[in-house]
Amino acid sequence: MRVAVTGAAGQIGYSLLFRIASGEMLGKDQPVILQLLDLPQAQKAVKGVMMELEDCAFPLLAGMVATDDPNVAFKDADVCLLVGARPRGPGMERADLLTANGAIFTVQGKAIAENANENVRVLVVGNPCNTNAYIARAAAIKVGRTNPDNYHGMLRLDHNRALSQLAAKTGRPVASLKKMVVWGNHSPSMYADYRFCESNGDSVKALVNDHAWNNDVFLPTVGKRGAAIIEARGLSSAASAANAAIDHVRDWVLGSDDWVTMGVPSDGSYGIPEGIVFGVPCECKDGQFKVIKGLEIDEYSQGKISITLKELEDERAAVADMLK
Ligand code: NAX
Repeated sequence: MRVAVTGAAGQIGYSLLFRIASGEMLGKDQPVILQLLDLPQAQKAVKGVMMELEDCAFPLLAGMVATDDPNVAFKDADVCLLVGARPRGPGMERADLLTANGAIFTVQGKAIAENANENVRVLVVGNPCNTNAYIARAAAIKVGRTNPDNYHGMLRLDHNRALSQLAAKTGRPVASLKKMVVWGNHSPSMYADYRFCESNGDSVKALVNDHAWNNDVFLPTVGKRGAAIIEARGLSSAASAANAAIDHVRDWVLGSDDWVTMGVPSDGSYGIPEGIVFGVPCECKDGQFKVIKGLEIDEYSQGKISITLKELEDERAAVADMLK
């Protein structure tokens, strides 16, 4: 399988590529070809990463390409991990950030639709990842060919962060926790919802039984975890973000026996306008993902979902002109 990774010279790239090449994402029997995209000024650093990949002598690594041309990077790709993005610079407003990234993701969405495998699966990690995925999808739809449902944003890091906080609170092993959901935008507005979560048949909500902890500790801790890591490490999350990307794609391709949170283009379920890339619970089987529908949304949850939806609607409005 051909896997395109953008931002290959960056810190997430450095945590991601070795795990893809070792078979952790697509299976221990699946050879992979890595197609690495980065900016012209980062090509030398990409070459260095490729030298290290060679030095691992991974049995599954069947080839590598480095390029600054999206048409080359996405050629016949089966999976595209869009990690590279424009970071927020000093004095940059959120609207400027959205526009700068809009320029990148319209080009990349078009290049994917024109060059990749028709069944390509695309996961956007680069922030703001939901809206970047929305933009790439909109550009891809204009070309046709690829499946518009397959343009995802990454909410899996928030999902995994929520699981580890709940494991610590309940004293239950993280592997015992099932049916976690994170609704909405990959931003502090996301709503990590453990109302359906179970541990060995017990309701996690009943085990926690502490609304104040949910509202005042859990949600802010998960929502602001990225900022807490920057504060502690002096750099943003990288290994955990790469791990979440691996989890998202592995479950999508190989299946999962648990619910997984994916940022997927809405089909209108849960009152989310069509096309907005929103974190929802999914089941993965036979290489396909399916949104889990019909979950009860209580008043508190609806309030939280409305806040994160409003943020995404504002982001959509800010990029609307670029997509005409
Ligand atoms: P780095 O700054 O270390 O690396 C980014 C790389 O992307 C650089 O090599 C840069 O040259 C490249 N790049 C920039 N524009 C590009 C373009 N148009 N085409 C190809 N390559 C391009 O950032 P890193 O720490 O790796 O983070 C990458 C992105 O992930 C950021 O946008 C970051 O905000 C986002 N994150 C998303 C997370 C999520 O859960 N969705 C969590 C972690 C992370 O914050």
